[in-house]
Amino acid sequence: MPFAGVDFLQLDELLTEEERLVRDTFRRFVDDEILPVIGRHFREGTFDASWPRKLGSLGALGASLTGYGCAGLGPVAYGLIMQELERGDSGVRSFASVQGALVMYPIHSFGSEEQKQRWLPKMAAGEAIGCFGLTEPDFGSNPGGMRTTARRVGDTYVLNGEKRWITNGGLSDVAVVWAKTDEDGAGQGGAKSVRGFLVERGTPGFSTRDIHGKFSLRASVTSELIFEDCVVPASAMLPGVQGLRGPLSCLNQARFGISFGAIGAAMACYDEALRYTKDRKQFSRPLAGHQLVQAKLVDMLEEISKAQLLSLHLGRLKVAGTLRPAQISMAKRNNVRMALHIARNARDLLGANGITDEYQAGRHMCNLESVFTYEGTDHIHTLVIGEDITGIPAFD
Ligand code: TGC
Ligand code: FAD
Repeated sequence: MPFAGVDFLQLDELLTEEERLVRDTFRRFVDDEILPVIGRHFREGTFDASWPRKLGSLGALGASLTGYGCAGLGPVAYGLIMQELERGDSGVRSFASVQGALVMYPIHSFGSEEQKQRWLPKMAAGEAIGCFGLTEPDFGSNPGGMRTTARRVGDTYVLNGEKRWITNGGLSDVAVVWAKTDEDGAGQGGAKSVRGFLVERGTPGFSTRDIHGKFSLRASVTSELIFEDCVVPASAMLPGVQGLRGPLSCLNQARFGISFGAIGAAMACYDEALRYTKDRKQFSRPLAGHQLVQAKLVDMLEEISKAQLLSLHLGRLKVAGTLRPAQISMAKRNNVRMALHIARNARDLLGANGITDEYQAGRHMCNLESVFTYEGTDHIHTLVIGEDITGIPAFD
């Protein structure tokens, strides 16, 4: 049955015709192309190789960027794409988030014209895949401590280090890698010396290793990136940004999209729980006729509705150019918490059936554990907002 949406507050009226059209296009795509196969991919731990080009042909990749084959959509339309993709699976949304917000965005914003021409059209079409290497085995929440280095030698940089938990890593044609440089005036080895590099698959000294045994995001590829005296030309550096501001600016884009994406996962769980509880009877009436069950369904709907308003408002602030990172932190923190809570409650309402992959809630619940952790953990976003309102940083 096609998904009808969750719109208790008639928020559709606040969307433009283009935003609704884009949303409905991806709604159909998820119903037709993702939901029929996602259970198998999740069970088998595989990413469907046809997804990148399909997403590219619909304009989902780098959707809010302009030129170079990108769709040039507004932030709300972009967010609604993320919402629908994550209604299918967080892994599919992750693929698109990383490709668009974490790889195409920095190339678009900080890259040379040559880098843009080389990568953006192919990435927009899904013909080339990218990944974003910030996290390291010993530095997750605190990327400023990273150990990966890029040493300048003549007209080259020599990269050494390791990145871990990298979405799309094993699939990628190009990795955006953040490393500390040793050049004079560049902060010499501190967080201010961080620069971004485009490292192409096949570069000697660069290898990837996929991470297996995940409970979560099983339909997404997560990898290690290893650099052992990996030599790249100086022209592989992103010239337009220096310091942690580079990767953190990309995260602003991706976290904004995740705030919408989490709503999609929550909507899928709520919709499934509503249908199931109306259908199944216990104690001579449908589950949905019991007061405690109704209370849970109402809580879900209320939280989804508030999250929809929050993300929509952020989208409008983004258009106005006044959106601040701490506001994005609030939306990522609230909406992912909300979605995880709803997934757990939906799983409960499905009873024993909820622990099988015949239903969606358990898969979303497991996926959302990763979403809670990546792109800044719940704690980190709490502390970003805490610093914003008190003026006192809780970090070093
Ligand atoms: P701090 O000293 O505060 O700042 C360092 C420099 O960065 C600037 N800055 C920002 N710029 C843009 N946007 C932001 N949100 C920014 N926050 C800070 C800041 O102005 C400063 O610039 P400058 O020019 O003065 O040097 O940085 P800190 O080291 O204290 O760290 C702050 C903290 C903890 C919030 C930050 O490190 C953080 O966000 N940590 C979490 C790490 C994280 O989110 N990693 C995500 C990895 S990617 C991923 O998970 C992909 S998942 C796949 C998918 O998306 O689906
Ligand atoms: P840690 O930083 O070790 O945190 C562990 C716990 O300690 C958390 O609860 C955290 O909130 C808490 N903690 C840490 N510091 C503080 C503090 N100051 N105050 C209070 N509590 C604190 N990274 C990339 O660069 N690119 C990717 O594409 C990518 N994809 C990912 C895909 C998946 C499936 C997953 C799971 C992760 C991915 N990541 C990626 C990594 C992700 O961004 C990190 O896992 C995340 O930033 C947290 O880092 P960590 O796992 O090292 O946890």
